Amino acid sequence: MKTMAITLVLGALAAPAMAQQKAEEHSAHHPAAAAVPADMAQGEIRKVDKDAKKLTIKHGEIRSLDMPPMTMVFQVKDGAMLANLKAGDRIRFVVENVEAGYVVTDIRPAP
Ligand SMILES: [Cu+2]
Repeated sequence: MKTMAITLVLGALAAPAMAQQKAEEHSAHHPAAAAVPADMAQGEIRKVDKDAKKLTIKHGEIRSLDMPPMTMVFQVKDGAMLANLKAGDRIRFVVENVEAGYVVTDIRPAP
């Protein structure tokens, strides 16, 4: 009788693990590189400061931050993001409001 109860418990634990594996397989059919998030902001680079890891961007409305269009300085998450950028480039970007301020976490060329 005791053996039977243990078997039932193990069966219940195995089920969620299998469901998770299936979800991962499914996401493999949708490569992230092809998708451009709809909430990306648009902007034009005004200044690139590689040493300070900062970008000056003249940006459009940023709905996720409830911010109107303006020119402002952003911190970037990773200095390597600035490698191929220069003033005048038109970009799409993702910005997050964290404790340290506004941080740009993703930059792509504007279409
Ligand atoms: Cu702004």
